[in-house]
Amino acid sequence: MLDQQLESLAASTRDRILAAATSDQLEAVRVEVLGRKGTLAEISKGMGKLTPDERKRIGQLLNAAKTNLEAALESRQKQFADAALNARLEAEWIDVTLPAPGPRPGSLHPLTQIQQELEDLFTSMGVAVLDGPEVESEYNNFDALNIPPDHPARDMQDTFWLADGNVLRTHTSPVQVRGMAKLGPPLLMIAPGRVFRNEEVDASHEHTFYQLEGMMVGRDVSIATMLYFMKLLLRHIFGREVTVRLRPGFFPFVEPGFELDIQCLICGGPGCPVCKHSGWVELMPCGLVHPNVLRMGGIDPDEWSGFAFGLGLTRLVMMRYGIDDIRHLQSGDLRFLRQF
Ligand code: FA5
Repeated sequence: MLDQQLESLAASTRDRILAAATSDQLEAVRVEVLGRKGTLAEISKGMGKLTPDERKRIGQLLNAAKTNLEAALESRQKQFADAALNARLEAEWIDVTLPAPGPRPGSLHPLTQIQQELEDLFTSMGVAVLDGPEVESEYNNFDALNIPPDHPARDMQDTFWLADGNVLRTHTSPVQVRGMAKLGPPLLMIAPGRVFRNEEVDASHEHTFYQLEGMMVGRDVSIATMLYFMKLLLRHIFGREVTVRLRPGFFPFVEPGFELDIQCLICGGPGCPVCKHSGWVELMPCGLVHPNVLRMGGIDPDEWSGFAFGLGLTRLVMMRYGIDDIRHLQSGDLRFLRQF
C-alpha cells in the first residue's frame, strides 16, 4: 500500500518538476513534497504501524525516492540557472573584433569659431589682424584713447587695477593705439581678444568676455564707410539681414559716437532677460576716431580720418546661437559645449 503511494507520488512529482516554468514554481513543489511537513514526511508517519521488516523496506524506498527527487529538482534548478546565464551573456555580448571608437574628438568653442570666421572674412579683404596683451598699460587702455586720469569716462568701465599700475584691459580699444604705432596711415585692422571688467555678472554681463575691435584710417573715411563695414560683418555672421538701430553714444575716443544695437534674437523683440526687456541688445559701439586719438597715435587729423568699432563678440555668439545666458559660455559644461 505504502509502496504504491510512494511510487505514484514520485512519478507525479517528477512530472511537476519537469513542467515547472520558473524556479519559484520548482521551490513550491519542493516544499510541498520534500518539506518538513510535506507529502513524503506525511507518508513516513504511517511507517509506525509496519512490521520491522516492512519498515526497513519502505524506509529504503522512501530514502531512494527522496534522493531521486532531490536530484531531479537540482538538475531542473541548474537548467534555470544556465538559461538565465545564457540570456545574460547574450545581452552583454560584444564584438571584440570591432574597431574601438577612440576618444570623442573635441571641437572649437563657439567663440573661437566666430572669431576665426571673422578673421578669415577680414583677412580675405586685406584687413590686418592684430593682437594686444591682456595686461595693458594705463596709458594705452585710457590716456591714449582720450581718457585722461581725471576723466569721468574712466568710471564707465569698472577696472581691475594691478599692483604695478597696469590694468587688465577693459576693452580691445588699446589695440587701436598699438595698430596706429605699428601700421601708420592708411590702415585697416581688426583686433579680437579677451577683456575684463569688475562687473556684477548676470544673463548678459560677464567679468571676462570677448570683443573685436575694428579700425580704419584713410583719406576720406566717413560714417558711410563705417556702416558698410559693420553691415558686411553682421550679414556674414547671421547669413541674412538683421534689424539694427543706430543711436548717439558717448565714447571719448570717437566723435561723433554711436551705439549700434541689434534686435534681440533670443526673444525676437518683445523683451527677455538678455535684452533687459527692451527688445534690443547693445552690440557694436562705434564712431569716427577722435582727432586727439589720431594725434596721440602720431597721425595728422587734418590729413587723415578714421572710424572704429568695438564689437561685443560674446554677445554676438549669444545672438547667433540663441544662447539665453552668457554664463553658459564659460561654464565648461560639456553638455553645453557639445552642441557646437
Ligand atoms: C567699449 O568697450 C568701447 N571700447 C567700444 C568702442 C570701440 C566704441 C571703438 C567706439 C569705438 P562698451 O563698454 O559699450 O564699449 O562695450 C562694447 C560692447 O562689449 C558692448 O556693446 C557689449 O556688446 C559688450 N560688452 C560690454 N560689457 C560686457 C559684459 N560685461 N559682458 C559681455 N559683453 C559686454
